Amino acid sequence: MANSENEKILRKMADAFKELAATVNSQTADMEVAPFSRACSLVSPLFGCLGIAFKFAEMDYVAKVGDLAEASKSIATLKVMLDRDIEGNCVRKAGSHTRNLLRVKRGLDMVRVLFEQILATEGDSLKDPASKAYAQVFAPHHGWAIRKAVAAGMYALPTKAQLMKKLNEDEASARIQMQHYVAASSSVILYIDKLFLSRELGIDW
Ligand code: 1PW
Repeated sequence: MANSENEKILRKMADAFKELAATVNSQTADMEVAPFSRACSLVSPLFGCLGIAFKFAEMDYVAKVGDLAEASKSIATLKVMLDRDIEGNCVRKAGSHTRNLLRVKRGLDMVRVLFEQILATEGDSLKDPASKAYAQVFAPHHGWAIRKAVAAGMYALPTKAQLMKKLNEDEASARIQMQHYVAASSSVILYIDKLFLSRELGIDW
């Protein structure tokens, strides 16, 4: 259903990630937790537009972004956030900020691949784009039960036309915003990967 709440979701996402990417590309300042978590929260409504089957993905993502927003009240930058968890020996502990950041980063990456696939795919079905995005980003980290549930959810996705309607976009305007998000989120995702790898935390867990 199209409503004002969904107005310009794509534009808001794209603009927020363009700003984050500008910070990354300037290489003058470390990424701050507050603007990062705000930008991530703008992606949540998109999950809600992908149908009831992705309600669990949305809830998990929203909770983890909420944890990062809470962290931003006392921790300035993503670097400091990771370093504190390293000092506290709780990097991989369930619910740690660092672990939640890795999960949220995967959510951003899945949306990036989803958009890339939508941009490259003819036709009205989102099943192939969404399946490819999931297979590339999340499936390697999920057990059998979650993979099966997600595969079932792929049949309950809206069509591309239905998604456009929910997002209040026509196809041409949506393509432009998707392209902006793909480019900008790539820089942000690379930055986060580098944060993890430079501290030898790994990104495959
Ligand atoms: C946008 C295209 C549609 C595909 C959406 C697929 C999303 C799949 C995510 C489903 C995750 C919901 C179940 C929660 C899994 C958690 O166990 C897991 N979280 C994630 C994001 O992988 C690990 O969370 P944890 O243990 O660190 O709290």
